[in-house]
Formats: sequence, C-alpha cells, structure tokens
Amino acid sequence: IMGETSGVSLPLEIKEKPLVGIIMGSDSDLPVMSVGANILKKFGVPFEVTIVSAHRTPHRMSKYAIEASERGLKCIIAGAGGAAHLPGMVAAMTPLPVIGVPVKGSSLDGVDSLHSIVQMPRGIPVATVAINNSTNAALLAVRILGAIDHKWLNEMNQYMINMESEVLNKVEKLEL
Ligand code: RP5
Repeated sequence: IMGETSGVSLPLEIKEKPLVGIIMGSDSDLPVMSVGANILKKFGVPFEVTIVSAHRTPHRMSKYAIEASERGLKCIIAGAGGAAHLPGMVAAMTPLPVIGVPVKGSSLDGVDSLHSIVQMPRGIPVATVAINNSTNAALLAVRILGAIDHKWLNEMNQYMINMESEVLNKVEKLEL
C-alpha cells in the first residue's frame, strides 16, 4: 500500500524484491508501524507494507503467511492491537522468523496486545518487542538479515557506532 491512510503518509516501500514484510491488523496501526518502516528505509532494506487482519481477513492472512517464504521474504514484522492474534497466527503458517509489535489500543494501554503476542505456546515462537516499539522490530529484522548477509551486519555495526557517538557527544555537552 502506498499513499495516505489514517492521516499518516506511508514511507515509500522499497519494492524491489522485498526481504521484510511489514503487516498490521488495521490502518489504525499505521502511525506506530510506519516508524519501523522508516527505519528499514533508512537502512535501504527492501520491504513491503500492507494490512492483514487475523480476524477481519483470515483468508488473506493465511495466503500471505503461506506464500511469504516462496516470495523471498526473510522476515515478517507483524503489528496488532487488542486481541493481537496476527503475529502468532502468521508464525503458525510460515517457517520464517516473525517479530510481533504489540500496538497500544484505547482501553488497556497495550498490555492486552503485549500479552496476546508474547504468550505463545511452545513450538511457535514470535520475537516480541516492547509496546509500540516498531523501531526495535525493524532493527531486529536488520540483524536477522545480517545473519545471512554481511552487508546488513556492516550496516548494523555502523548504526551502533553512530548511536554510541551521539550519546557520548550529548554526555560531553552535559559535562561542559
Ligand atoms: C487490531 O484491532 C488492529 O491491529 C488494531 O490495533 C485494533 C483496532 O483496529 P481498528 O478497530 O482501529 O481497525 O486488529
């Protein structure tokens, strides 16, 4: 999907043979999930973004999960709120690594989503990041890609070096 939904302009997907699929249960998850999409964009990771709902579009979800690996995706980031079954159900239908982003809903502060995603039964893992933290989901996806391609490992190393310098610069300024 591209363009505008829920008042958020989506980052342009890097469509050329996507390696990471970002999916979410509703367009209302876009403000949270587009942050992670922007991270992948900054790293230059080819990715796609779309809406897939475990409850409202179960057949679309099955198709997406079943076809993901043969389409060349290496990792799926799935964001959902409330009864957040999307990451777990997708993980049940693909051998790919799935990263779950618990999206904070309106009633239970996102704890409902966190518990729904993190409490997977033995056998079907979902790597769960903190509530609304699609940044870490994207960074974890880059690390997963790094395990199979040194290019992404080098990019991650550089990112970490830059982050450390930024923090050290701030500390230096504070001490002045
Ligand atoms: C979930 O229900 C979605 O992931 C979203 O976080 C939540 C609410 O969806 P909407 O009612 O806003 O579409 O499936």
